[in-house]
Parts: sequence; structure tokens; C-alpha cells
Amino acid sequence: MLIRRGSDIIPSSEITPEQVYLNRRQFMGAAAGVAAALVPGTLAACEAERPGQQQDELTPYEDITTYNNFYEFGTDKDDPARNSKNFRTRPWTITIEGHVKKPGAYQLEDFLKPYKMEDRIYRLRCVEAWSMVIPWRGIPLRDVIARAEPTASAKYVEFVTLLDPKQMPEQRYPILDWPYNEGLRMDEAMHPLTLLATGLYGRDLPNQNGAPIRLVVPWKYGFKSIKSIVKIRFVEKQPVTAWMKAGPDEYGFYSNVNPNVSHPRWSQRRERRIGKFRRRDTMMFNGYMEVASLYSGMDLKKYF
Ligand SMILES: Nc1nc2c(c(=O)[nH]1)N[C@H]1C(S)=C(S)[C@@H](COP(=O)(O)O)O[C@H]1N2
Ligand SMILES: [Mo]
Repeated sequence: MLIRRGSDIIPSSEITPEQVYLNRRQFMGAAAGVAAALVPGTLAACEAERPGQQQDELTPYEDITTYNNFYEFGTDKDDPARNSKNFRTRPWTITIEGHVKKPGAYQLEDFLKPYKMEDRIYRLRCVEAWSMVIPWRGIPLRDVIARAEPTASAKYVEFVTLLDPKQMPEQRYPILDWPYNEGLRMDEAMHPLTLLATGLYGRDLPNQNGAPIRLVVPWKYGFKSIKSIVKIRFVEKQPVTAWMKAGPDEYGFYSNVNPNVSHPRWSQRRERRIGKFRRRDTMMFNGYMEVASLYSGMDLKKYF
């Protein structure tokens, strides 16, 4: 079977996770060929869905795991990798609450059991105008939502990060209104691109990348992709997110990657891939044009 579940690919110390991952991809390509493109959830499928698009070069594992925004562990890019080493991600409880027929509190392992892991290469584009290309592993959020059986009152999904100042030292200071929270409109949350990620490069998420489970919304600025989630709440009203509270003129609820709408303090037209020098044009919706229909008729300058 080409799709592997969980973290059963254990790289030996001699080879980097990147090599393991690339070897596996080569194997998949050679062994499966076109057939793999028909199996949903394989990387081949994910690439085949986007013919004509320039093949993205993966950002090295080293860069993805040392250049992070995770303010609970510090505001410098190298802080999270240094300060999250002892962060405890087991046991980990995820609570589903709000307007659902099946609320509950789950241990991470039980929570993940019913779902099929998928590997997907997504670009992550930060509002600070840098980007990365990351091979994520995770479960489609829409599956989790379907299982929770939201009622008609559930118009938005809110996500909340762990609050634990003993482990997350920066939560002792009023940098953001802790705990970090984010939100999606129900149709955004149900979109097949939206992923709850538990790994990258075929292994469990490193702490600095949001272990044990984080959101990935590839057509939105990186800050929407909330890390270390403990709560998924189904609500009627649009949540006020941590970044909206911090700077309502700078960070809106939608936060779609949009080269035509500047951040008040800088342009969003161009971006720099981490590890590369050349700047490149930023693509509308980060290049994921299939989401455009979610926003038809909306003024994206107003709903930024
Ligand atoms: N809880 C929490 N989630 C967070 C953040 C944060 O500070 N705290 N930063 C966000 C921002 S601004 C970005 S760009 C991405 C970065 O994800 P990465 O470190 O995996 O690249 O995480 C997002 N999720
Ligand atoms: Mo970001």
C-alpha cells in the first residue's frame, strides 16, 4: 500500500527526513506511475490535480523546523525551535463543543483513529511576505466536522490553542490575548483543501510546528493555521480571532492571500521563499484558485 498511516516511517539517524521523504516519493512515482494519480490522498494525486502549475521545490526540513512563528514560545523566528523542546504533547485532549450533535472530549489517539491520514504538499504564505513549501500529513477537517454533526446554528468553526503558561513561557506576557484562537466560516472549514495536520515530511509534527495537531489552510495567510489545538468549537457568530484583537486594521477575519490588498505597513505583491534569494510574485489565494467561488460577490478589500 502506498499510503502509510501514522508515523511508521522512522528515518535512521544517518539519513535526513528530507532524503527519506524524497526517496519515498521517487518510489511512489516509479512503482505506481499514473495509477497513483487516481488514488486520492497520495502525493502523486495532489500533483496531478494541478497540471500546468510550476512544480514547487520543497523547502528543506531544516528550514521548516527552525524558522517559525509560534509566539507562545517567543517572537523571534528561531525561538520556537529552541524553547519548545520540552513541550508535552501527550496526553493531549481535544474538545469538540458548541452547536454539534456529538460534542465530546477525546484523547488525541482516539480522536485520530477514525480518519485516514493523507500526505499533501501545500505552500504556506506568511503575512510577513515569506513562504515555504511543506509536505504535510494530516486528516481533512471536513471529515472531523461531518462526524461531529453540526446543527444549522453552526455557521463558523473556532479553534483554540492550549493555554499553559508553565509550558508556553510567553503566555505570561500580554503579547496576544491568550489563548491564541482562530476561525473559519463553515464552507471554508468544509473545503477539501483544509487540513488538520499531525505531521510533515512523513513524521510527527515537531513541537515548533504546532504539535501534536494544527490547522493548515493553504489559501490563507499563515497565521490562520493555528497550532497545538485543544478545542474545536462550532459557533453561530464570527469569532474574533487573536490577531483581529491585536490589530483589527492589519488582520481581518478572512486573511486570504491577496497580492492586491496591501497590509497597512507593507505590500503583499511579492514574497520570498525561505532558503531562496529571488523574490517571486504572490499568487491570489496563494495559487489555490479553486477556492475563489467561496468568495464570489464579496469585496475582498473590505473583507480582508
Ligand atoms: N498557536 C499559534 N499558532 C500559530 C502562530 C502562533 O503564534 N501561535 N503563528 C501563526 C503564523 S503567523 C504562522 S506564519 C504559522 C507558521 O507555521 P510554521 O511555523 O509551521 O511555519 O503558524 C501560525 N499558527
Ligand atoms: Mo505568519
